[in-house]
This record gives sequence, C-alpha cells and structure tokens, in this order.
Amino acid sequence: MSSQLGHAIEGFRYCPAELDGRDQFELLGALRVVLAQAPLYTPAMPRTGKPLSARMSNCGSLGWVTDKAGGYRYQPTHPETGRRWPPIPSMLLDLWSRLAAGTPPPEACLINYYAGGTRMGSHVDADEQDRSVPVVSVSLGDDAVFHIGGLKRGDPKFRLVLHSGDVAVLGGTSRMAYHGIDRILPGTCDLLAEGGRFNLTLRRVMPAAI
Ligand code: MD3
Ligand code: FE
Repeated sequence: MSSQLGHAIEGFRYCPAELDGRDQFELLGALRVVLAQAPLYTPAMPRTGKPLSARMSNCGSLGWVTDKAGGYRYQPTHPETGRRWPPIPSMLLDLWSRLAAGTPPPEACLINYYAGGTRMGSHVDADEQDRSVPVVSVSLGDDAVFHIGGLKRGDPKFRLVLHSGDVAVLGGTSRMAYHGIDRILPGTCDLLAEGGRFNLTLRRVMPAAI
C-alpha cells in the first residue's frame, strides 16, 4: 500500500469491514439518537454563503461548523438550535481506543450525510489546533469513491471505494493530505432506509493539557 501511496501519505491506515453488520446497525441506532438531538443542517461556505453539498451535524464537546459570516470553526453548540452537541456514542470512543491508542480522546465527531449525487471537493482538514493526533473516519451506508493525494493540491491521487463498516485512520503525514469524496454509489447498501451515506470523523481539536 505505502509504495502506491508514496511517502506523502505515510500514516494512512485503512481498516476494511472493521465494523460487522451488527456493529453498523448498533452504531446507526446511536447515530439516530444523536441526530434527534442535533439535526442535520446545511452548512455554508465562508464569505460566499454557497451551501456545501453534504449535510452535517456533530457530537462531542466541540463540533465543526461553517457559515457565511463566521467561516470554518469549532464550537460547543449547534448553529441552528443553539444547544450543546450530544455526547459521542461509546462505540465510537471504543473504536478510538483501539485504533488511536495512546492519544488524547477526541473532542469532536463530525457527521456528514451524503445523499446520492453529493460530492466533497478536495480539501485539507486544518481547523484543529492539534494536528499531530490522527483522525478516525467511519463509513455507514452506500459505497463512496474516496481520494487522497499529497500535501499539495496537484499531487497524484490514490482512489479507494469506502464501504459501510470500513474505518480509516489518518495519522502521520496523511493527516495533512488533500482528500475528498468523488461520488456516492447509490443502492449499494441496505443499511439506511433513506439511502445515501453517513461518514463520522473523530477529531482531536485542542492540544491536551500537559
Ligand atoms: C484525510 N470526510 O469530514 S472520510 C471530512 O467521507 C472528510 O465524509 C470525508 O473529508 C467523508 O473532513 C472523507 C476520510 C477522511 C477524513 C478526514 C481526513 C480523510 C482524511 C482528515 C485528514 C486527512
Ligand atoms: Fe476532510
């Protein structure tokens, strides 16, 4: 794997089928509880106000949000309800302990929902103060074509189909690599009655107190 990816994305670990069917169903149940308290909303780009195509919510003490006036940031409350984000489900904290052992716990879990036809353009996740800790990503629902490149936008990209139950750990250099979702493959998974795909990303935002 690392020879295909090159050293620019050293630290990328792909864990196919990390969650079996029962785990996925259990996690989806916990996700529904979170979304009942913190509904998906449509985020908007800084300055232009152009809507992002994925809908989002969060759980944890901090959540990633964006809107026209305030731009990209982490905040403790939902931008529409004004309420605190609900806690991160224990299953996800257990997953973090297994795959990101020895790191401070995540404060944020960003929830992305992609309906069929939704993309996420290539970007770097750089709004976290502590970028030395990995990001852990969990896919639920329809397959997605994911790409990851290097530290520069034009670097060669490696593509991978992410399936429901797959987990990716983005540590080391890969933590700062360009990445995105090219497309969702509709009708490829039965888990979600509404179709589409959820991605949950666990993130450490603030440096741990020493
Ligand atoms: C590589 N999410 O939320 S998951 C994101 O499927 C995001 O929703 C995509 O990019 C999704 O920011 C991709 C894989 C992923 C997540 C976070 C990363 C790859 C990453 C952070 C740094 C580098
Ligand atoms: Fe990202």
